[in-house]
Amino acid sequence: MKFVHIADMHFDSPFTALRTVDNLGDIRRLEQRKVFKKVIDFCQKNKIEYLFITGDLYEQEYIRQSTIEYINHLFQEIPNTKVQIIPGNHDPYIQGSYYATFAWSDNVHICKSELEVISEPELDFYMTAFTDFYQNKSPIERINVQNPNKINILLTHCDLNGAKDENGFSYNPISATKINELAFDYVAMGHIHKTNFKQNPKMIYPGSPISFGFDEIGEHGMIVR
Ligand SMILES: [Mn+2]
Repeated sequence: MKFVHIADMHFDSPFTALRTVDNLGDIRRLEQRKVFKKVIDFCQKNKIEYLFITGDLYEQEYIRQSTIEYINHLFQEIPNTKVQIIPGNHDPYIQGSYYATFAWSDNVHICKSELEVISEPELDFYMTAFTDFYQNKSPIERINVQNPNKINILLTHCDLNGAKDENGFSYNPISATKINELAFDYVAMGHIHKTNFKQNPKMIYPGSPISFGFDEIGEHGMIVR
């Protein structure tokens, strides 16, 4: 199987760090659209079977319907790619959200609850969703891998190994030890904007496809497997 993994697009982010300069926020929002189109074009050209989007696709507070339509139109351009989305803490699956109300393309699956398992002939997906803006207990504690002979993939938006934000909060904290016990073949994570793909071959934050501030220098992009 071939897949692409991205996270933390944060569509329609207000880019508060750029607020002092006219138009810079608008320019960055256009760049978000461009980079997302590049990801979709890559999936199309390379016949990618799955596109994993592991949280914070958009900003619940700021997202516009026109942006959702732009995103969905691109999903419609890759009908043979299954798009697996898990909501994160910036785009939780809540009542009235676009995840709950929008008519998404047929190839899009959005995880709607804290833990969902999707079984396909050769692989099982374990998917976790934020159903509120903050969760401090990861549903992976409840996971038992049911079919160890299949390919098992976990999609989760989380803090790893006790990581905290600047206010001391951990979002869906999980430990690498616990994940290793579960023996997943690939763990598609989101939430941290800096990629760790060089440190860990299968428990991966792709990082945000674009940088959100001068504190986010370094490599940004997507994971292709
Ligand atoms: Mn997040």
